[in-house]
Amino acid sequence: MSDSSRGSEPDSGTRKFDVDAIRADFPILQRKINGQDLVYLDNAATSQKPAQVIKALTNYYEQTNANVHRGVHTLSIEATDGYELARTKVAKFINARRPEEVIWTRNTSESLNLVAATWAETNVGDGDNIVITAMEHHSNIVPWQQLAARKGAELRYLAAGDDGSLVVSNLNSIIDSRTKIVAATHMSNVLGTINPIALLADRAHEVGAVLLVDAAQSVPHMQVDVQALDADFLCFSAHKMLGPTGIGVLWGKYDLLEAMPPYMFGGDMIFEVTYEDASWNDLPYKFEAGTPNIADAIATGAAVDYLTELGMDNVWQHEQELTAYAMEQVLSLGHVKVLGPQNPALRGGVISFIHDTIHPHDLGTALDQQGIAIRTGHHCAMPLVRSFDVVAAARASFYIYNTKSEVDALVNGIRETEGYFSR
Ligand code: 7TS
Repeated sequence: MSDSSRGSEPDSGTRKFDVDAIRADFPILQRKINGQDLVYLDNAATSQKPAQVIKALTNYYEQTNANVHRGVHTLSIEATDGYELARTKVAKFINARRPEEVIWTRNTSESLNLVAATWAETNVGDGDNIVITAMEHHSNIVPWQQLAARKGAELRYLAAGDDGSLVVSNLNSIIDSRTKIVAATHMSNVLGTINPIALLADRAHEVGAVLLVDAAQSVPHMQVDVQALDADFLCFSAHKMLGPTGIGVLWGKYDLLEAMPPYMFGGDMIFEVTYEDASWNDLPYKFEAGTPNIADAIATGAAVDYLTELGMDNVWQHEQELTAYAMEQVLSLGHVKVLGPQNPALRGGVISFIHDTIHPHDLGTALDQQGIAIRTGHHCAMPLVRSFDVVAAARASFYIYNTKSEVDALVNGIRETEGYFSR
């Protein structure tokens, strides 16, 4: 493994995708939960962290800690270099044209709010519309509801079909000449659906709108190329891709970011301040007021290195195999409905399901007794989950360290729970 906080950047796919070796990198996978081996299947909520990322964090605090962009002393210069190198790594990872297009935020939610509060605040007016999909996370619904209410704009939805795919047959009427922004999830955190982003980009650009991609569930799992997608903004969180909590990314096209007003005001984001007025710093600093999350940015760089060494195509391939296997096994139980596309090739590694007789919360609690962590509830997509006439679903979601035997443990766990409830 390379030392992520100093200069070196790995090439893609240079490490063999060996799940046993990958698992050995994750200290938490040694834990027992309720006396059982941990089977962690809640990766869509947050991923676990490899020793390389944890080490980048402790190294930073033990060896480098200083504030960035303001010191002439060695530690400050090293902290600044590490912080900016991490930005460069992220830019390369998503194929951004330049590192200045990468803004550090706290998470996907903050990135989405930033665009709503700046770009959209300036560009959306009375009578305009904003188009999102019916399968968005609350973070990509509520900021637009609030904006629409403030501006007298209309919030429109592209529907999710019965098969869990995005309905695009009425794309040209929903996205029209009054559409200013289309904001869509790349991959649904409930259905696993992969949305046709390039198609949305084409239509959005045809009418002069911008396209924002919520990539919280895609960047961790597949090769995402912002130029190939032709997106205008793209948001994701480090904590879902082996990185620490408390840091995320807003990527935007340079010219759009350049024209946007700042989101927060304070240190670092200014060029000049007088008692009367202020002017703004260059990108990306215009959007990074105050002391940034230096340690977590550097650790995000380590997470990007880790994924790059594995190769995102290999990551995707592993999850596709696991998802196909899990779909088959879960459906073979016979009392379970899986939400979203039934063809595993059309979806990513999240499987939300509803048991005919066992409530998801009961199932989640019973599985926890067996060391198996799944998520239950509305998955922060209440309107979507309710559209299936339920208020909660169980969800298993996979990542690089999960195995087919963990899928077997899940399925056996569900079977055991069925046995318990039928007593
Ligand atoms: N967008 C999508 C598609 C998500 O899945 C999530 C988090 C977010 C936005 C928000 O990310 P945050 O880092 O700002 O919280 N999704 C989930 C989930 O599915 N379970 O817990 C969090």
